[in-house]
Amino acid sequence: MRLFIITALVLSSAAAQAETIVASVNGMVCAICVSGIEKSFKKNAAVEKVNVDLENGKVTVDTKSGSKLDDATVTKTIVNAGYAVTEIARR
Ligand SMILES: [Cu+2]
Repeated sequence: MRLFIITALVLSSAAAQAETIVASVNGMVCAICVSGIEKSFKKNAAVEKVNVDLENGKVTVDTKSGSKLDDATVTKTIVNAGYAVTEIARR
């Protein structure tokens, strides 16, 4: 069982060409900000999932398998929605 889990982890990380990007965002204060940012990212075909953590000012974007989002696109999406990006991390 343990070997199976390790194998599955190795395989999934090798096959995972999706990205997870975490942007630190200034200026989000309410649920309308959250839905505005979510909508902006969902317009991008590369985006699988968006999660906005209002309390911590973090926007987490998962791309679809095989799709990438560069920092400039992430920044542009957030800036165009009316907010400021202070940091972009990838994991
Ligand atoms: Cu708001």
